[in-house]
Amino acid sequence: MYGFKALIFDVDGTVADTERDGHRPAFNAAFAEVGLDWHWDPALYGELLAVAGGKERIRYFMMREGIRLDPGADEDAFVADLHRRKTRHYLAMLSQGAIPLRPGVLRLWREARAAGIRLAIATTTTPENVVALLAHAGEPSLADWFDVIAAGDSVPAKKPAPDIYHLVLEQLGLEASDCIAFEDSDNGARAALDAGLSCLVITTNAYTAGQDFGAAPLILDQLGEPSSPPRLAVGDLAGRDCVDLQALERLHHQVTAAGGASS
Ligand code: XBP
Ligand code: MG
Repeated sequence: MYGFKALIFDVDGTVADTERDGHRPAFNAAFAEVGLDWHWDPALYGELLAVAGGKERIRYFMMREGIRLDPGADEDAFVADLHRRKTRHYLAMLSQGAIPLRPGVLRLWREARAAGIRLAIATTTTPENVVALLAHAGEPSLADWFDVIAAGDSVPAKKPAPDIYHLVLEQLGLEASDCIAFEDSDNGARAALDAGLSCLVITTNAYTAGQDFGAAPLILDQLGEPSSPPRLAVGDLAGRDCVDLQALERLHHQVTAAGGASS
């Protein structure tokens, strides 16, 4: 029996390393498709990741570069069309199995499922991207393992706003204190913490290592496997060699005892 009832996962950068080699080339393919000479190299994309949401990121880039459409042009339609094309390219990459899950993710999901711990997703990316990523992860009907998949435009404000986590908690019918959240970025950490999810695990990646994750009690470079333990930046694994349910039980107990987990 565990003190927590559900695990809530961010997707991009947490469940899979999708940004540099997934979303970014998909954006560039969309730009080329419509004859734009825009190109987002890995370094520039790292800067643009300060803004969550693909459509929002395109607007942010246009603002930064002082790019204006012809007077009378419908910018919403322009951005929406570019983003639809980008999503199509991204889905094509996923269907070729181009983006595997990060180490330890599927193991932890299997452990949770076997223990009756509920699973949920809180992501900024487009819903069909989540379903496609799970569909090509090598585990049949993986998307059915999740009680809630909340994504994209299903909330008015994107991370770092806490809206997507509030929506997940509401749909799970649980308190924040019953849950553990998993994120990779400063925007995501703020969204989870501002939703009261103090029991927060950060798995950093090349784009987010060194960001400010606030009061997140456990920060590592991956969830790890018994054969390849994670590198810890903050917190400990209670003697476990990877992030498993026992390590999470200890973490949740510590956070609850410290009065961190709030309803
Ligand atoms: C990260 C995001 C997403 C992706 C791109 O999402 O900010 O916008 O970068 O996906 P997460 P879309 O919350 O999972 O870390 O183009 O579909 O928005
Ligand atoms: Mg993320």
